[in-house]
Amino acid sequence: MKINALNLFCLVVIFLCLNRLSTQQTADLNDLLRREHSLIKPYGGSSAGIPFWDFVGSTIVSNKFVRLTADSQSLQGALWNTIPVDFTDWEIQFQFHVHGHGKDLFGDGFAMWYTKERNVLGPVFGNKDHFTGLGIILDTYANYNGPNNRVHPYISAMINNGSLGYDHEKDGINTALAGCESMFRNKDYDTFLAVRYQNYKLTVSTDVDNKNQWKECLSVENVKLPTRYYFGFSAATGDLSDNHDIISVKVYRLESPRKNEQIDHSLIEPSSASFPEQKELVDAERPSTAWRVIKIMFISVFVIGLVVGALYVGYNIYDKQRRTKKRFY
Ligand SMILES: *[C@@H]1O[C@H](CO)[C@@H](O)[C@H](O)[C@H]1NC(C)=O
Ligand SMILES: [Ca+2]
Repeated sequence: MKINALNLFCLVVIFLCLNRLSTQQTADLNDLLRREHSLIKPYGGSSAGIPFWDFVGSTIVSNKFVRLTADSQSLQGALWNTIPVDFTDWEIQFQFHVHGHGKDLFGDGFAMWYTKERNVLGPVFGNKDHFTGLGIILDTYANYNGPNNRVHPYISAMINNGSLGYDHEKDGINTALAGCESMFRNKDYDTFLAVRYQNYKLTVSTDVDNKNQWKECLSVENVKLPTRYYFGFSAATGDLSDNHDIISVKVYRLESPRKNEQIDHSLIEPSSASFPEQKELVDAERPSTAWRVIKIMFISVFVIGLVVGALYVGYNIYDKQRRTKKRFY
């Protein structure tokens, strides 16, 4: 084939289109990959640790995985990137493996973080409560059994400015932005999660069905997160346990539609416009007016019935006594 101008033009067009497609689906262009935020085998670790990553609590490293918790009770472990993120739009993809001996009982799950604080162990899947930033929670144990409970394992996103506490009793439904059920546990093939934050939109996708493709779990607009926060992972076991392993992490810097914003992105307060799941839960807990009216009517009829019944019985007894007395007089 002769390389003339037209051929070259066609090639360039095809290349650009392919590029476009791949960035739209998931970021996988190597030139966007940020090594300083990524964890790729071989980890290159020594006894001094892995470059750019800190371990806290029960976390241990082998050459195949970073194990946040082993399959035994009452552990908390975390893995934190040491470099703050200096770009506004990003995607983090990680391979994980949650597995253990438990058939019906296992827990509690793990979380991926993009937060201001790092390296602090605590009760929220091994991380501190009242965190500031984003948490993607992969909850394997259903604590909550009320209205609108979720099938577990359940993945949810939570944004916090430090004011909210995570409520395990409700599996965090009251503070979750959105979520999805996801059967990611005890798989003998590779399982992945992708969290994309681009143009104030947060999207979480899973690849846990051995199909080698992303499936959208949740997507929320108007999510505000600053730069200069840290990526991290944490996990916890309590009475129930599982191995929570992180196998690899890849962070991509994404093309930003926010380039021309004249603001200091590091000063943005974490927030989101909506709490859809919270509303659902509150609605479920607060019965509708119609239901309340029916309940009041039902109770009224019951009470009136009771009073009428009591009066009837009372009168009969009184009447009988009166007649008995009469007979003896
Ligand atoms: C923090 O978040 C809470 C709950 O979402 C909100 O009521 C409060 O105004 C926020 N505070 C700041 C300083 O943004
Ligand atoms: Ca739970």
